[in-house]
Amino acid sequence: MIPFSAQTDLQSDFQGNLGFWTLLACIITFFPSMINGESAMLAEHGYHHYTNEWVVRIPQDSLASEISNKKGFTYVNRIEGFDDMHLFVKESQPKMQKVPSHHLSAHLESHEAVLWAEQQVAKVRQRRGLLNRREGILARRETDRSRYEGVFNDEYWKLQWYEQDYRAKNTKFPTLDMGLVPVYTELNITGRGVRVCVIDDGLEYTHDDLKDNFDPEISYNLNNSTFDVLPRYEDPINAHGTRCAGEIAMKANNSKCGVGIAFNAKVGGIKLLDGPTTDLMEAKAIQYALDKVDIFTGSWGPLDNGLVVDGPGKLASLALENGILKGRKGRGALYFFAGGNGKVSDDNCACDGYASSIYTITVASATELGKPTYYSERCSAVMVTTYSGGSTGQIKIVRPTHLCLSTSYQHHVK
Ligand SMILES: [Ca+2]
Ligand SMILES: [Ca+2]
Ligand SMILES: [Ca+2]
Repeated sequence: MIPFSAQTDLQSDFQGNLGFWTLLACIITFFPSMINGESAMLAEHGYHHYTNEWVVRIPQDSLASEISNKKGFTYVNRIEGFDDMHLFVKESQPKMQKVPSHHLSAHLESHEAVLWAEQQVAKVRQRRGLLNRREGILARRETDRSRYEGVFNDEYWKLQWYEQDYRAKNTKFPTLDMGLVPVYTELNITGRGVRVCVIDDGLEYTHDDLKDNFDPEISYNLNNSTFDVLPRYEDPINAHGTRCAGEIAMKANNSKCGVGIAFNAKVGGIKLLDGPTTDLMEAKAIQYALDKVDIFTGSWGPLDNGLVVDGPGKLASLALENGILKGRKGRGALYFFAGGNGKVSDDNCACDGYASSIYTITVASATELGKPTYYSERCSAVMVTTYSGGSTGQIKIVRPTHLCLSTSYQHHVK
């Protein structure tokens, strides 16, 4: 499904740590995928197209603008967060085209002061949403109760089994919650003072259960270059970022919806996935407001179809390195990435460079029985496992827009 022209580029982008044989196996499985219709469908939406923007690495800052003019490009700016990266535009080229302009990259690289030049390509990034093919249930039994039921008054708190295991009386199930209530009530650790940035498809900051914890200073819309990160619900898939933000920071004790895991944390959103991304956009997301954000989280990555080897490009890889070196006043920002939901397609998170990066904490998922979910991918990069929706007849987890549909979401979806 990756066109030949993009394939070399994506492989050379890939900065993950793969074993040779895994890499070879994944490359081999590339080829059957290219004969299906997915490639054509993605191309139709602008994915895999080449832009007229080049990222150019020039250590001698003062030469950048001059080189750009000399080579027939327009100089845009030095890329924020990097000392030696510059953005050039080739005005005479279409903004999107199907074939790469290798000759222009070579033309730039022929200058002795240029370390490398890379044309930006529109990439496919898939959200790690709950799969619909096996629908879970909301509660085991209405009569099941936990001893922590009265801790919060939120309408769906009593369904949050992964925080307070109300199923314990049902001997079929092990007690498997995250043990968080004593952390809240006895240690008073609730996320207060922590700023979490959700890199996704937007954040519905007007949502009743999120508006008080929304942090505009760590929010930006890279799809439209504005500060408004409201999701575009004309496409309902764009509820994903809000769901992720809700799991983290739904407000507690407001009688509404559920309770976030870190319900006093502040949460911001980087809108990145409402369309194709580029390496430059991903790099901007990964180190946005790096002096303010403690934790970045990304529940997305390359397609989970078991046919793709892909990961952060040159600039995004450097951004991750910047983040872990410079974030949190030198202690390093924390990056969490989902391990991926492609187990049903024999996908492996070793082929996902965001998950397999040494700079990210990679998360897999387990069912209410403490077993791996049928979709959660396995690889040596997985460092953490937490609960998620399981299979048919197993319990889901609580998120806004799942149970707590906002008016704006309903307006578009119903
Ligand atoms: Ca609430
Ligand atoms: Ca995957
Ligand atoms: Ca990792």
